[in-house]
Amino acid sequence: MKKQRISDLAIFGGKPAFNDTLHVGRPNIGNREGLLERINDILDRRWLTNRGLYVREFEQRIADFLGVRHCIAMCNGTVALEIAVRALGMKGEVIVPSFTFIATAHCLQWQEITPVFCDIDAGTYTIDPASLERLITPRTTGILGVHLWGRSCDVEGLESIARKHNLSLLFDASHAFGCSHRGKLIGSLGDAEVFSFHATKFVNTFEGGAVTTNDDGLAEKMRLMKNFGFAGLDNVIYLGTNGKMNEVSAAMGLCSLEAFEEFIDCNYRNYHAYLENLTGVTGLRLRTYDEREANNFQYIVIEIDADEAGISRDELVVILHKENIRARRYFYPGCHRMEPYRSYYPNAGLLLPETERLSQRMISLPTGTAITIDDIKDICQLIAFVVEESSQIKSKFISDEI
Ligand code: T4K
Repeated sequence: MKKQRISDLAIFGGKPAFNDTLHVGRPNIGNREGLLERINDILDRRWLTNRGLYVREFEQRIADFLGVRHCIAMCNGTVALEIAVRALGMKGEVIVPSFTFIATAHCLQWQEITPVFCDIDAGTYTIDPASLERLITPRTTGILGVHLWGRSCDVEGLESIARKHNLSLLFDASHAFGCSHRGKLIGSLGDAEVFSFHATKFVNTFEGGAVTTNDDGLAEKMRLMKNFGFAGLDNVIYLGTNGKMNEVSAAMGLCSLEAFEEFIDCNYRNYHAYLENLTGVTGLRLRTYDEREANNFQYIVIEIDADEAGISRDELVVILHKENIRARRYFYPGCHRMEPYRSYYPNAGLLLPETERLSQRMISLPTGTAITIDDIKDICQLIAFVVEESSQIKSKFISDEI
């Protein structure tokens, strides 16, 4: 419903723009019949987990698709990160961005490795190699870069620092399945790359993840580690954990892969609808994709300049939530402002000016196969209306509070 007056806004008692809540991260489902057929097959064969047929097929398809020698499927992206970090022998300190999902930092701290937070580049939102080198100490053993929202890191910049200081280089590619760096699909960069196949991700396995690498020794180590260290029946040769993906997850993953083009087309259409309808809204900038690269277009992220727009990011989010649009403040407030890091390093923000600035300004909006172009037009119209009427809205906020 088009909002004409500010009293039409749900925050002032109007009817919400949407009856059903629109979420960021609504899962892509793909071929439901195909999934159910595979689940029946799993039940018929009574092979539910432990390197089953579908997990092996899923791993092979991913490795072929990404052009990488090994794909090791795991139960989620966080455990995949933990295992990759351990298999690479990282310890002491590892340099990571703070502007990321908390799992990127937790996978280190969980094994008593100190995450040292590094600032990001304002243009790409990825770890800034120029700030990074200053953080290296004799205890530093690795760099963990994040291809945030599918945009690749400055890989060459990071590689050269890693080489110079003899550091391991791992990438958190949780957002980057189907995205490329310099024309080559992400998956074989650094020593290893980690994907998440969580329900909210472009390719999903309900819960799931994988590590990809061209390093045969590392791959073998991770295969052992994710299966308690078993090298054969009754023979444990390594410290391990349970990081295995189950067969139903792999079946879902295969259906996701089969619907790859459909998901991309849909995300691409949505992205362009947002671009078209938000361009020109004062104080607001849609994060654009570099269309010379392959992209999954999975994330619609806007940056809001409160001074120009007349309304802050947080005020806009409150208004959108009332309209049943569950916009998210990813990745606010930055890992360094969450526990335990906030208590350990209360002054970390002093070295993270871009992280501090951007985490106050970004909003993720709904996209994916669960949303229509008309929904997007309504969301954009609403945002444009709020910005246009920002001074009236703010005065009403204040007078209503008095
Ligand atoms: N590294 C990075 C850079 C990551 O972004 C992530 C995960 C990881 C590592 C770790 O990978 P995993 O261990 O998760 O595989 C969500 C996801 O749970 C998380 O996977 C994701 N990143 C993160 C960015 O977003 P929350 O805490 O925001 O989730 P939640 O429950 O608020 O759900 C997000 C939205 O999705 C909600 O608005 C509802 C909607 N949703 C969610 C689920 C699960 C649905 O509509 N249906 C669903 O089934 O973390």
